[in-house]
Amino acid sequence: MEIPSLKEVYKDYFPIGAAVSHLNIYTYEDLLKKHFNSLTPENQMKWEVIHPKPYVYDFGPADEIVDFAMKNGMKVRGHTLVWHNQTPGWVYAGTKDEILARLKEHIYEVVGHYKGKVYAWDVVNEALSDNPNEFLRKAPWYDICGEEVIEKAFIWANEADPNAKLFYNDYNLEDPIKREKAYQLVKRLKEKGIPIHGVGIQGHWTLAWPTPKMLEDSIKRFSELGVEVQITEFDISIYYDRNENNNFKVPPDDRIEKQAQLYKQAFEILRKYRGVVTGVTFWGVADDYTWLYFWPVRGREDYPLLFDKNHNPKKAFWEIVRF
Ligand code: 9MR
Repeated sequence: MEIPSLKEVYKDYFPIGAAVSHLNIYTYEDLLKKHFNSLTPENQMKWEVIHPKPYVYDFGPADEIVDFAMKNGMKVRGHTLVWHNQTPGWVYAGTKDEILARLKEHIYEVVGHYKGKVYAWDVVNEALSDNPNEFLRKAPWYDICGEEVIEKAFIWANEADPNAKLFYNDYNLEDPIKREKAYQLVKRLKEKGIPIHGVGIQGHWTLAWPTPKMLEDSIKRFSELGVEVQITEFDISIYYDRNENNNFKVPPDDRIEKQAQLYKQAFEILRKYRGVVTGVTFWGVADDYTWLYFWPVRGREDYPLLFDKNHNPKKAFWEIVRF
């Protein structure tokens, strides 16, 4: 059977993206060229990689990804400028003003380097707390600088590349409480005239959570703010619980089927909100490599993507290309 190109099937809806490393642009070259028209560096633009020491920038690995994308007519999403993970300790040394000055330099350097090539940035990643009684997460950025660091990051990213689309990105934004927090955060930013253009719903799902209906409710809610929505890190684990005590060496048929149905329902919603939904990126390409091999259970197999370990389309692939 002829395998359709995913990006072609979705060309009137939104770009189809994948998170990649500078190594797997080669191991996945054929799949990427056929099915994807957007790339996100999975780790290569994070602070500890791109700016490991004061005033020392290493653009090498991220440049490889961006060059590959440019050569193949793909978009690039930049990920990410402000995050509590993968940021070296020296970044938080000194006073609030010193920290903010350091962040400004970082944003000008990194966003400036990719000006005109990276079309959208995850400016701030995962700032919201998972604790219902707490707004921003407990982390040095927010403990020291408060919400100001978020405002400034968007302002500086906009100054460094006025044409880039700027996103607030977070996980579990399908959850009603966290959804409302993100809504309030973005609403405040918009009211203050801060340049923010979209909300990134990461989309790390299990078979049990969230429901497609929750995704739809979040897309609707964020669209009330007049911002775009993208799914920035989509994958659906074949476990029902993150800590499920199984390790499937072969994925059970019923789980692959359940996963396919979830992808199908999610994409029905994403197509319905075309125009508001301006991009869908998977957090990987095929099941032979996924961050879920390392988290939360190190060494546990998982099968969260559209292509199997042999790079063949799975049931989920067929469910989202036939509509
Ligand atoms: O997939 C990334 C993995 O390779 C890294 O080890 C990890 C480090 O924290 O980050 C992973 O990507 C995360 C992304 O940057 C932000 N959202 C959650 C992703 C999965 O943890």
